[in-house]
Amino acid sequence: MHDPNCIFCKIIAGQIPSKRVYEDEEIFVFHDIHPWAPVHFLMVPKLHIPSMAQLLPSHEALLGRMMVLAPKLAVEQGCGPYPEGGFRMVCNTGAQGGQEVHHLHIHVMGGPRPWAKG
Ligand code: DGP
Repeated sequence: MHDPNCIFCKIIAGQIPSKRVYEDEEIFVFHDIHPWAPVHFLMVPKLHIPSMAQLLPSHEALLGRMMVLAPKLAVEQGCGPYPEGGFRMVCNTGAQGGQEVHHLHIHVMGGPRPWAKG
C-alpha cells in the first residue's frame, strides 16, 4: 500500500530525493534530514504502515528483517563495532511518543558521543 500524501512513501518512490543507504523489495533506508548523531539513518518498510500501533502478526517477518539488518547497516555507515561502538534504535509512536511522520520508521543513531540529543 502506498499513501500519496505520505512524505516517506514519496521518498521510497523517488519523488522526493534522499540519501539512500539500502533498499530491497520490502525495506528502504535513508539518512535522516535532521541528524541527532554523527550517524543517523531511518529504516522504513515500503508498505505504508502508519506506526507500530498498526502492526499485525503478518508484519512479524518484515520487522524481524529490519532488526537483523540494522546492525549490519550501522557498521557500514560508520558506527563502531560492538561493544565499544554500537548504536541506538528509536521508534517514536504516536503524538505522545514524539512521532512526526506517520509512516513507521526506526531511527538508527550512533557515532562518537556526545550527540545533540540523548
Ligand atoms: P519522528 O519524529 O520519529 O516522526 O521523526 C521523523 C524524522 O524524519 C525526523 O528525524 C526528520 C526526518 N525527516 C522528515 N522529513 C524528511 C525528509 O523529507 N527527508 C529525510 N531524509 N528525512 C526527513
